[in-house]
Amino acid sequence: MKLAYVGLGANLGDREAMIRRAAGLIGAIRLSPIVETEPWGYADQPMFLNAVAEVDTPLPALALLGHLLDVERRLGRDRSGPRFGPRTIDLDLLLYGDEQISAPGLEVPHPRLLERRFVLEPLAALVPALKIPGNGTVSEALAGIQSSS
Ligand code: PH2
Ligand code: MG
Ligand code: MG
Repeated sequence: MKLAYVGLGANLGDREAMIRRAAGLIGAIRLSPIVETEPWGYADQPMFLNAVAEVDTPLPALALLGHLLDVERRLGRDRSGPRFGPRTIDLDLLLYGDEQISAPGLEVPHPRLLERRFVLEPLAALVPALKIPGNGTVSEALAGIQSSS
């Protein structure tokens, strides 16, 4: 079994219901507080709700990613919009145990993890002292962006 951390985001429809349903469908054992956040990367869209889920999974990383994409589809995710644009639900694999993975379609730790307060803040609520492979702890990463964004 591996402990993995999944970022959840939603800014269309009933955002909180989507996040809670997704957390259930991915078998989250803990869910961070849900926070409302300014859109990042593509400004002209509604505010997001974001959270991070802890998952204890028997699946290899690529199979877990496949499962996350499947849950997104089951919750009506439409991928035809712009990059970083609005979405009913987004499930991003942030961390998978202490592994560093670079495979087609999957990079772990998530390549934009260190830039995103909307991910680091809820992640820090669950595991502040967790080491990010190749970097410092989650708290240190959050302190690193505290001033810049
Ligand atoms: N997701 C994005 C792009 N921008 N902004 C916020 N606040 N929250 C998100 O989850 C988010 C975003 C692409 O995945
Ligand atoms: Mg995302
Ligand atoms: Mg995504």
